[in-house]
Amino acid sequence: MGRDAAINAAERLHRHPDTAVSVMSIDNFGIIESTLREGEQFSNTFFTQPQKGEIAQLLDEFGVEYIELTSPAASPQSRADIEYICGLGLKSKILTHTRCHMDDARMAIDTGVDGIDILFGTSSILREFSHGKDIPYIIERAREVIQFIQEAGLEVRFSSEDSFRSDIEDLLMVYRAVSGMRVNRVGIADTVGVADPRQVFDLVRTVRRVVDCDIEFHGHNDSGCAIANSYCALEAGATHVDTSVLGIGERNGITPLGGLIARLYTRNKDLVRSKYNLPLLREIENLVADLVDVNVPFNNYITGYAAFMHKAGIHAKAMINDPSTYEALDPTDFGLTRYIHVAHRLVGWNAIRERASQLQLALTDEEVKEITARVKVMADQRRIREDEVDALLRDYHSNSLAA
Ligand code: HCA
Ligand code: CU
Repeated sequence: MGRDAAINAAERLHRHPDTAVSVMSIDNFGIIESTLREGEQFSNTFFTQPQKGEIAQLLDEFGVEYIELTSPAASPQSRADIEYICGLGLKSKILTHTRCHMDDARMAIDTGVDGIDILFGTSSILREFSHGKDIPYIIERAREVIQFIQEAGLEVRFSSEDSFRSDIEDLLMVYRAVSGMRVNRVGIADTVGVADPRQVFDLVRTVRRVVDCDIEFHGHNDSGCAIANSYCALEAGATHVDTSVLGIGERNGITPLGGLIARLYTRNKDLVRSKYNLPLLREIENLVADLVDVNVPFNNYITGYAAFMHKAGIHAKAMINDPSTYEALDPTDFGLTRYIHVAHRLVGWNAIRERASQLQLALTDEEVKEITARVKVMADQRRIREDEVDALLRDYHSNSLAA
């Protein structure tokens, strides 16, 4: 039985909302990677065609299920870039993102994409027409475009912009109608980043009950909830999440690919390891950071400079005995290494002893404790460097040999 069929069966059996939700598994998710669409809306972004190709190729190797590209209606170059990326023969399915408009759909079909993500600005239209008076108009326009895309044999997704500030009854009416037209997915978008995880959970769960198709969530990060919201969307029955590398997008962006991966890994690491080529994450982020002229933040999920850096003496001691004590993620799964920071006043002698053994310097525990005390004296005066601690260890070692 397919996932949707299972959900429907469960709903029929139980009818109780929470029972139906509890039978869902969030492990059946896919990533719709939108660095080459939403990411183009980031202030610094200008990708050339070869650069887009390089990003798409890495994302494909990483294993994202879909790559979403800017609309061909945006500019002639955007259109040429879609054709180019479609010609690369990637495993990821290629989507383009357009308005719910026949002209755009016609142009998109000719580019060679696997599917089209169409977007309708439901909230503004509904407000303008007030209380769903023109819902039939929206539905009819959607029907024309959806049928046209389906006749061309492509996947189609219908999304409503600013879903969380749309009237819920109107929204459900539109989703129910397009689900009846057998779209592949409906999209729920937190366009301005106002939603919180509980609101996302509730809306997705409500939509889950009225549609038979997949559900995609697109979350902006204006109030810092993009990853949590995406995760809650999956918990509530969404099947796809939109991401971009480092979260780049309009304003401060959307759910970052690495952050979503970190969240999903902590839930089911075997699944995440089997689905994605995790050691590629750092390369993808470095490439995009470089192209859009930003640094990878020091506190970035997984790849940030400090992500696997352990400092306080108690942490360091535990880490040396068993890294899982203070690590939710295993850096080696991402091709990264953990690091025990020893050049500071919080250091403990276990960490210094570990450093000595990495340097292959045989020192007694008494000597290590003396060195630790000296490090603390130095580090109380000023910020010291790791190589100063190494020098101290080496000095002690050669003096003790000489003695
Ligand atoms: C935008 C559009 C969009 C579309 C999301 C979607 C949004 O405002 O630029 O297609 O689901 O955030 O609403 O990115
Ligand atoms: Cu967006």
